[in-house]
Amino acid sequence: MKRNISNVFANICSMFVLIILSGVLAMQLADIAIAAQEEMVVSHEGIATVKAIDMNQGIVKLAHGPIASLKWPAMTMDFRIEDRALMQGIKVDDAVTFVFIQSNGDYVITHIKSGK
Ligand SMILES: [Cu+2]
Repeated sequence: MKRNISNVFANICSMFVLIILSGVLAMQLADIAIAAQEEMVVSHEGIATVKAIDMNQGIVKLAHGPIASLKWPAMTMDFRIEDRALMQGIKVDDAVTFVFIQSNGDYVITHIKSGK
């Protein structure tokens, strides 16, 4: 009888250890999943005609074609420039291909080059 009770106690203890360990493991897996999501930056690609360049504000107005990855139709809109050096050699009326990301509610160009 005494042995039985200590066996039951040992079983309960090991069950608790298992529950705690699996809880810790689950939390770590969740952390890893969140970190992976935060690192994943989705970029979009399009072609456009440059309508205006405002180097002071760091904004370019583009008449862009449809952006399939965002289900956007063609439209004219402003984009923020990640780095003003990207705009070197690009002028109004140029046909460009460009890559952009969504960041803090802005659409930010990360790559842009003349030609299609
Ligand atoms: Cu647009």
